[in-house]
Amino acid sequence: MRTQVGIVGAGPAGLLLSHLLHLQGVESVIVEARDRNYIEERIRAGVLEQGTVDLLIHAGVGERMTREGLIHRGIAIRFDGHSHRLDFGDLTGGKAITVYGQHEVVKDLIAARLAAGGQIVFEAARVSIHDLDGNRPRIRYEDNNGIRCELACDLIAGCDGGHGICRSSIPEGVLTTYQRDYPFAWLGILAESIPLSEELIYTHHERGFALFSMRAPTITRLYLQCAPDENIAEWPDEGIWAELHARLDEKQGEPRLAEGPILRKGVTAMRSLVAEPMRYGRLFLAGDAAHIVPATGAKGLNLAVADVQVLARAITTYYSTGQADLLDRYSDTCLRRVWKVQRFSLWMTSLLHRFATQTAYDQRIQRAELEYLVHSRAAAQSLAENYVGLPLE
Ligand code: RFL
Ligand code: PHB
Repeated sequence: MRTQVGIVGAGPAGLLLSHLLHLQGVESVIVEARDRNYIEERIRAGVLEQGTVDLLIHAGVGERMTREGLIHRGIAIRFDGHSHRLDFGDLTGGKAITVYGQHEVVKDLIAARLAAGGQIVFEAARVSIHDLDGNRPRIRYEDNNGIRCELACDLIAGCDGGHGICRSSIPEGVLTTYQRDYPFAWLGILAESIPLSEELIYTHHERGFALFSMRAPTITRLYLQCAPDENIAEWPDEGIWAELHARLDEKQGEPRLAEGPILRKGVTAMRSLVAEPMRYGRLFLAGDAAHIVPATGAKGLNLAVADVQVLARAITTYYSTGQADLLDRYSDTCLRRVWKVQRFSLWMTSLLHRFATQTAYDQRIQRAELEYLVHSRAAAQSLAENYVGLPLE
């Protein structure tokens, strides 16, 4: 089999790239390790930047998002039991974010790809990539009948996430990897309960960070800072709700977090990582395959979308004009934005979590930073500008 662009991974990056290429007449095949149901039900990100929303609408895959997504014009930062609202409309000149689950974006993109005759190979096993520095790179895999297949491509897009094979297939010595680990993770739940507030609440508490978020008018998404090796089996539902109440530190007379059946539970690692450059020969890395951010800034999905927007433009220009200069600049173009988003995600993480190594001095500084943020328009504006999304370039 052969195709113009071979894409490894049917996450938001791979699917959106395939869709954008199709709109410009470039064909691609996606090779995905999991089955369709698994990737359509995988609960992950929920916050879409304005630029992500605009792109999905422009690309013709925003119809359900426009109907079902929740537009949020602010967030709350909570500490000492008091919430401080940051009004994005006021601070950014009218921008907003949209709360719409990543798995819903994935469903919309899969439906659009299949409706247009796009090819997605689900449940591909033993996926490997070859001849990356030659003219005809290849993707090899076993299909779900165990038959060995080979896909010859002009270019390969490595969109296989933080644990895929594309980044690690690049020969040693080519990439420089910058990374930072955090001494905590997030315990996340999805629950059937009426949201406590119409907007997200990021909470700093001496027991640790907590985040109140949502997916729909009756579905809440909640997170607790926990140990990196936290054993979810040791957390009965009542324990999770009790810890959430404690960290939200609800005052008498204020609305209380409504409890309800817990639909999903999981522990998410927190990590920062950038691999440079985002290219080797005819392999282009995009999304989590190239960089990872801790979830505090709600940026991972949006950063994947931004990469793909740059890559789709570079690939379609290459096919329509024969010019490779945008492809040659792909990594540099993306990395400028990637590092700004790394900075923001690290800053949000450091601002809001408790660190076991924090001295009393560090705690006072963290507290001063929180107060500065909610009392200085300049500081609030800086958070808001990053949260709704920096310009593409
Ligand atoms: P994905 O979504 O991980 O997709 C990669 C795909 O590649 C497949 N794959 C392979 N396929 C073939 N061969 C192999 N060897 C393969 N290995 C893997 C996988 O099955 C998968 O289908 O990467 P992509 O497309 O780059 O998208 C990145 C985002 O998924 C990620 O950054 C976000 O989910 C991060 N994130 C958040 N981002 C936001 O922008 N806003 C948020 O609010 C937000 N919250 C979150 C998050 C991530 C979380 N987790 C679980 C990591 C909350 C959580 C809990
Ligand atoms: C989510 O709703 O899953 C979510 C929201 C904001 C974040 C991270 C995750 O910063």
